[in-house]
Amino acid sequence: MIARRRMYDKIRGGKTAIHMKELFRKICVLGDPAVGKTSLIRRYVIDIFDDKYIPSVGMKVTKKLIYLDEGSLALTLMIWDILGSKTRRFDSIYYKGVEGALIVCDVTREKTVDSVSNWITGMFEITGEVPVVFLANKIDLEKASTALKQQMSIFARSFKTESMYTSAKTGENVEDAFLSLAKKIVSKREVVMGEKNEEDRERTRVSE
Ligand code: G3D
Ligand code: MG
Repeated sequence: MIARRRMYDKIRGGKTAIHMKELFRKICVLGDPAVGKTSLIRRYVIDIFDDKYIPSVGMKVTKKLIYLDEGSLALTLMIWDILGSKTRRFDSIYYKGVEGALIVCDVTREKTVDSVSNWITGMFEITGEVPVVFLANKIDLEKASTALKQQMSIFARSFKTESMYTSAKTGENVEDAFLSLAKKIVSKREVVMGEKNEEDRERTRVSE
């Protein structure tokens, strides 16, 4: 299975066939209002080729295509953002099908760090345990305090993941944060081999 996902060349009649796996994954960005969720997404998604506003529930979905496994895996991240304040009523719509999340707090506002566990608990109730990465955003404004650093490493240890310090303003660590989450989602999928997602497709490109 893993080998099948790797890029390989077949020499057949002078043509090279490259098998490329395509995956689509829904992720979300969580955190208190004004921590920088929308700004992080905007910073990351340079090429917005499709974005869709769902006015009735105040959500925006943005796509980002990335290549992993030395180019053999084309992963489209469907990044869900909540516009305005989230209410519990939207939880099931928003979280349904989510396979990973960035959990964001703001280095300048301690209160936003305290809410991190609530965001995770609320999401896991619907999604089950999915990969997460913790972000302390707005690092351009203020150095992370020792207390914040300790808290971030506790989060990371508890969920066997990473915590990162980002700035949507300067772009610091933004790409790495999304990439790190993407890799965790993909490697989790390899662990549960045999579980076939309907949206997964395999395509063959043939080049001379
Ligand atoms: P949200 O989507 O989590 O609610 P937004 O947050 O992305 O709307 O950002 C809230 C405010 O924080 C915005 O300022 C935005 O410009 C600012 N912001 C977001 N990320 C950063 C960052 O990394 N550094 C700095 N300095 N500011 C950031 P306004 O003034 O528009 O409300
Ligand atoms: Mg927002």
